[in-house]
Amino acid sequence: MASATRQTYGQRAEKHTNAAARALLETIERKRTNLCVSVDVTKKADFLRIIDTVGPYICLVKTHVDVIEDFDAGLIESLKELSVKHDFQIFEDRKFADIGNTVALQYSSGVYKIASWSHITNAHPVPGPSIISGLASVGLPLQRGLLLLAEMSTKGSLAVGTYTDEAVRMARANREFVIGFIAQRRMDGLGLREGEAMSQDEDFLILTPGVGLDVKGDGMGQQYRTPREVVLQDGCDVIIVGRGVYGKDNGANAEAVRAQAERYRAEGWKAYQERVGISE
Ligand code: S5P
Repeated sequence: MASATRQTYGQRAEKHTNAAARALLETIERKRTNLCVSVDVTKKADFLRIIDTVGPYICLVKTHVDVIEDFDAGLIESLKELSVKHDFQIFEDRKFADIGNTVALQYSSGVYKIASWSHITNAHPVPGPSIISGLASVGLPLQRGLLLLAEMSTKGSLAVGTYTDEAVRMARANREFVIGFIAQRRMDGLGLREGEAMSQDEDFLILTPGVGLDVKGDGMGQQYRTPREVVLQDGCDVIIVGRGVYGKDNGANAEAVRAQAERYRAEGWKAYQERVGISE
């Protein structure tokens, strides 16, 4: 069987056993976009306007719901309506990092009740496997999926080497809930001990932030690479773009936001087509 990097998103969707991963892969194939837009703005109106504008061009919207100053339950209802209107999945970038009992509460309860609306969320592997079982106790019954942060895009990140290897190992032991990684490259073959082989049906999704076409960094440690470097060269599956799409003014100019979303969609898709060797 060809490695995941040579298969189409549609072929991978057919074989995936996790519902959230399957839904994401199917959305990517159906809409011909591997673009996830990260909407990191602090006002509800800006948040919803940007999502309505980029909706046709994305497979996934990534949120940091805790930065929204005028958050209310109606925001989640509007987000869910937009996800149906434009056919995209939702990823709350919560970066859980605590003991199992605490993350289960943070995921299910509090003001945001993340598990009730976010198809995908993510966690730092730093506490060890109990973070996965804690989150899975809430997320699996709801058919959610989890990404582990195996690497980060920032300068000087500590998520390298053995840490990354062990993150992959933890994911491999929990494949019914862990659907992939936040990482900068494909993780295939990492985390194997001597004599162990990668299972033929292993297919972790790689979602990659730190993507930008116009600048190389943001002066606060972020590092940007192009969709081509990320998808074609390093085998990642979804490009995550924030400020590169909505700009410096919270997406005030809807036409500029739309044009950037279309530009990143086209770049990401071209790199994927080249990777799998198709021209349609
Ligand atoms: O390693 C990482 C992991 C994440 S999830 N680097 C990141 O930048 N992110 C997130 O991606 C970050 O929290 C932000 O929401 C987004 C990148 O935004 P941009 O404006 O720099 O594209």
